[in-house]
Amino acid sequence: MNIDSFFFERTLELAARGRGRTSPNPMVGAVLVKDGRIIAEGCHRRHGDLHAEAAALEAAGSEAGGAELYCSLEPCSYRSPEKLQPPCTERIIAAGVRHVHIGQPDPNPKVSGRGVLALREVGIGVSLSEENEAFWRFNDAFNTRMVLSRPFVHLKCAMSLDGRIAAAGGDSRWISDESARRVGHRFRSERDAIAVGIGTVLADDPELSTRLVEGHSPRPVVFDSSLKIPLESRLVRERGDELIVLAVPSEDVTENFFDVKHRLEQRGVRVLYAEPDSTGKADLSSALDLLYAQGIGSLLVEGGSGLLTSFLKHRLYDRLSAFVAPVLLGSGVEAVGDLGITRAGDGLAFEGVNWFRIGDQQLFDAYRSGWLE
Ligand code: AOF
Ligand code: ZN
Repeated sequence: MNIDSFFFERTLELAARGRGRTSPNPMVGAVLVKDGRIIAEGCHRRHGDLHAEAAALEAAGSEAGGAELYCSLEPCSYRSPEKLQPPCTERIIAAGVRHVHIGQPDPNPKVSGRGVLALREVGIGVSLSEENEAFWRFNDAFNTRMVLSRPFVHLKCAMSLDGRIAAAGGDSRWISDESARRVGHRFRSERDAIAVGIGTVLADDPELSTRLVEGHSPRPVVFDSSLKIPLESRLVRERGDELIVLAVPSEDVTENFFDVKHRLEQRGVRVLYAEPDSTGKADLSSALDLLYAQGIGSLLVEGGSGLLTSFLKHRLYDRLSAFVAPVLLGSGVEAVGDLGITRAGDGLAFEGVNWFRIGDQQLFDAYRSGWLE
C-alpha cells in the first residue's frame, strides 16, 4: 500500500465514526500529516457538528502550519443562510496547510470543484485520490442524492439457496439467522426510511425498527395503494406518528378509503398520494419524489417480492444486499419476479460486487451497474 492510500484509508475509518448520524450530510474524515506522521485527526461526528477538516485543524492548533491535509471529501467552500458550518477552505487557508489530498470531489452543486479552486487560487497544492470509488460508495446515500436528486434506494432481501423469500404458504420467518439479521438492522440504522409493500404488513405485522444493533430506527413507509393497512397493525399503533403510507386513489375509490385515511391521520400517519403507473400501482419515480420532499434522502426497501421486483424493473435502485441462506425451499415465493428480460445478456448487472460470509450465510452486496450515471 502506498503512503497516500494509508492516510486515505484512515480518513474513512474516522469518517465511519459518524455512521448513521450525519444524514442528510456526508460522513467525512480528515488527517493532518507532517514529516510522514499523522499529527491530528478529525471526523464529522453528527449532523450540524464541526466538519472533519475543521476538527482536525482544531486538534492540531498551530502545528497545522506547513502540514498536509488528507480528507475523504473535497472541503466545502460556501456560505449560505441554511449552512451550519463556515467554509472549511477558509480555515485550511488560515491555518497555513501546504497541500490537500482529496478522496472524492464533492458532488454538492454548491461545492463541486469550487473547494479545489479556492485552495489552488492561494497556491495550496491539491491532489485527488486515484482510487475514488471507495469514497463514492462509502457515502452512497449522500452521493446519490446529490447526483441524481432523488433518495438513495437500497434493496435488501433474505433468500433461500434456490432464491425464495418465503415458503409456499408465505411463511418467511427465520430464513436467515440472527447474525445476518444483525447486519440487516445495521442497514436500517444507516437509512432515513424503510419501505415495505402492504402484503408484508398483512403477512408479518412488522415493526421495522432497529433492535439488534444500536442506532436510529428509520421512518417506516408502506406502499399501500388502496389503504388496506389495519389500524391495529404495529406500525400504526406503535409508530403512527412517523409512518408514511403511499396510497394511489383510483377513480372508483369508495367512502371507506377516505374513512380509513381519516382514521390513519388521526393517529399521526401521513397518507400521501402517489401517481398511478400503467397497472394502477404507485409509480415509483413519483413515490420517490414524494418521499424526497418529506426529507427522506435514503430508503431501505425490505420487500416483499412485488415491491423489490418493481424497483428492479424500473431500474430505480442503487444498491442490492441479498442474504443467501443454506436452505432449499422448493416451490415458494420467488425473491424477484418477472423483469421483462428475455435474453441473458440483458440481465441486470452490478458493479462494486462483494460477497461476505456471515455465519452460514453469504451476503451479496453490490451497486447497480452504471450507478450514478
Ligand atoms: C458535513 N461534514 O465534514 C463536510 C461537509 O450545513 P453544513 O455547514 O454542515 O454543510 C454541509 C455541506 O458541507 C455538505 O453538503 C457537504 O457538501 C459539505 N461538506 N459536510 O456535514 C463535513 N466536510
Ligand atoms: Zn466543510
